Parts: sequence; C-alpha cells; structure tokens
Amino acid sequence: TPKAIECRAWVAYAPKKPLTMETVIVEPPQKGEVRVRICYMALCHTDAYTLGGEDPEGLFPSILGHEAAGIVESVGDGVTSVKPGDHVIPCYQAFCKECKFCVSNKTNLCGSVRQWTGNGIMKADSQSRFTVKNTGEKIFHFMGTSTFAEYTVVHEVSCAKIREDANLESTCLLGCGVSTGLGAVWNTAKVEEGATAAVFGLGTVGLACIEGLVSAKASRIIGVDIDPSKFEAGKKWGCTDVINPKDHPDKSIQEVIVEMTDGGVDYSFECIGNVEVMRSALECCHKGWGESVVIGVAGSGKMIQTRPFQLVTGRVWRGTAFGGFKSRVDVPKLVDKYMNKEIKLEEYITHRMNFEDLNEAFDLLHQGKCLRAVLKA
Ligand code: NAD
Ligand code: DAO
Ligand code: ZN
Repeated sequence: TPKAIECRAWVAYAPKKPLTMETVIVEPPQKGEVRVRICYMALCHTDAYTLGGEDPEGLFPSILGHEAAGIVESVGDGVTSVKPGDHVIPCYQAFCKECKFCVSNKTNLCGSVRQWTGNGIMKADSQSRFTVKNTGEKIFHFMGTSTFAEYTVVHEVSCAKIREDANLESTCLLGCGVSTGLGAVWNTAKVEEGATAAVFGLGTVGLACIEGLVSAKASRIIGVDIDPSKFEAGKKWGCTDVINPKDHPDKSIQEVIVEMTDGGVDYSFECIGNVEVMRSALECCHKGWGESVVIGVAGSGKMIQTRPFQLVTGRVWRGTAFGGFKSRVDVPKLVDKYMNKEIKLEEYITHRMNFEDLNEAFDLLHQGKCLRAVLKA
C-alpha cells in the first residue's frame, strides 16, 4: 500500500501574495484517486486570476495549478483506468462517463466530483491530501488538479491517460489553454469551411482558436488585441487581418469589424475575460446567424450586457469550458493529433523554467510577456 510522500509544493497562502515553496506531505490516494508525479507544469491566466483574489470560489491556503502532465505514482482502491507508470494529464474538467452531464452529448461538464473540487477537497472523505510539513497546516486542492507540486492527488475521473511516446513538456499544454481554444472552434461553434471569424485576445487561448479556425478552413480570421506586440504571432498562426481598437478611437471595434466584413462575422471568440469586449464580440457578429463564444473568465461579480434586439435579430451568445472536450476521452485524441503534427504545441511555449522559478513565471504572465511558461518539476 502506498505511503505518504514528502515533496516540494508552491502554497498560495493569501490573495495577491507571492507563492511560498513548502515541503508538503502528500497522503496516499484513497478510493477512486490517483497520485501523480508532476513532470511539467504551465501557468494559465486562471491561476493568476485566483491568486489575484478575483475568483469567488478561490480558497486559501491552496496549491494552485491546472495545466500539467505527469506520471502515475500510485493508485487507490477501485482505480482501473490508470496504473503506476502511466503518463497522464490531470483535467480540471472531470469526465465520469455516467452522470447526467457525461451521458449527454450537449455538454462536457461532469457532476461527479464538482462539489468537492469546488471546495478544495477530495470526494472519498471530504479531506485534503496536502499538509505542510513544518506547521501541520492543511492545504486546499485547486480545481481538482493542484499541479504546482512535485506530487498531487486527483480523482480518477479527472485523470486522462495518454500515450507514452509524446513528450510531456509539450502535452502539458493540453490540460487547458490550447485544448480550450481548439475546442471552442471545433465543438462549441462548429465553424464550417468558408466562415468568417473574429478572435478577441491573442494570448494562448486566442491563438489556439486561430489554429482551430485555420484547420476548419475559415475564409477570414480577424485578430483583435490592444497590445501590438501580439500581432506577429497572430499573423503567424493564420490571421488574415489584425486590428488594434486603439487605432480606431472614433469608432467601436464592433463597428470597425462590421464595416470590414459587410455586416459582421459568422463567428467570434472572446479570449480575454473582459465583459466590455464580450459585448463587442457579440455585436460584431452578422445579423441573422452570427454566433459569439465567451471563453475568457471575467472578474467576480462582472455582468455582460447587450441590447436584447441583438439576440432577437438572430445573433447567438454561447460559452465554453475546456472547449467542450469530454476530457478523459478527448485529451488522448488531442495528443494523437499533436503526434501526427496536426496541431502545434511547442510554438506556444515562450519560456522554459524550473520549478523554483514559479513566482518569476507569474511576473512574466502579468507583464503580458509570455504565451506559455513551462516549468520542469
Ligand atoms: P492571455 O493573457 O495570454 O491573453 C489575453 C490577451 O488579450 C492578451 O494578448 C492581451 O493583450 C489581450 N487583451 C487584453 N485586454 C484586451 C482588450 N480590451 N481588447 C483586446 N485585447 C485585449 O490569456 P490566455 O491564457 O490566452 O487566456 C485568455 C482567457 O481565457 C482568460 O480569461 C482565461 O482565464 C480564459 N480561459 C478560459 C477557459 C475556459 O475553459 N473557458 C480555459 C482557459 C482559459
Ligand atoms: O461548474 O461544472 C462546472 C464546471 C466548472 C469549471 C469550469 C471552468 C471553466 C473556465 C476555467 C478557466 C480555465 C481553467
Ligand atoms: Zn460525469
């Protein structure tokens, strides 16, 4: 039977404070759980958002992190889908295959562990598996993943087994941002050949949308960002046009796009988390059929608004979590696509750092200087 492990982990003790490296005790996996040695982890804006105190569900102290790849160290009772030595990607979006969400083909959400992961604990006994060695303080889990640690414990339903010939430094990105952008285009919007699109925000999620749009053979892809240093990547990924709202002070960005496209785009994607931009993204859609997908996570308490007439006249407002992918079955397929060179991954990695450098990586994220920083554990 597995024993407790001592390892290093980054603990978030309070909002807006740098993370603290601690030696933590990671309890053995209980029934239905998997203990994973994290090999590579990336930072996503949602980690910064929770650390910034913006997340109404954010708990402290906690171990953040939800974009990672690793190797199964041990499994608890009843676990059948993975075994020690398997390569895995922890998934914040679980897939139990049995609940009413999982059996529906209309959603990728899952109800099996949500009430525990939302409270930072594990389902088997409603406890955390993390304790700080020096103080004995219990530390909450985050999003059911807590990947800013050398070892973590996840529910089996949140653990996607992937092929072993794929390098984990790259595939860790499939735990969130890249998968989300691709899936928003393929699963949520179901963009068809020849369609026109606008992508707001040219970070990793926006670029992944662009990659999805290129593969769907969109005829026009308009990238929008207020930071002109993002345009080079936007064009490299496949934007046909890039525009900066700041270059059009006398017009709203939706007016600019409507004029450029004879009435608006067929699809738009908000990849920022700004509710004003969500409105622009909806209103730049073509009357009668244009669809806008909200991907960005807005600050707590923020509300979206538009005139109802925008919807009455046929525009559609949608949203997506993890790009609509049913995590445990779809993530391994995305790894196959990567191995077949059908999707990029390395191209999103702008910084390679060590586990010790997490706070510096957060600084880069805040300065808008990186797409993905990947840390080796
Ligand atoms: P990022 O910070 O790398 O990219 C955001 C981009 O938006 C930047 O290039 C920035 O310059 C640009 N931007 C900021 N304000 C703007 C404005 N007013 N107009 C135009 N451009 C503007 O972030 P990311 O990692 O690509 O993530 C994007 C968003 O997606 C975040 O809110 C993140 O939390 C969210 N997200 C959601 C899901 C999901 O499942 N729904 C998954 C992953 C990430
Ligand atoms: O309530 O069942 C649910 C799903 C909650 C998780 C959805 C998160 C979507 C956005 C996450 C941002 C990227 C990590
Ligand atoms: Zn389920």
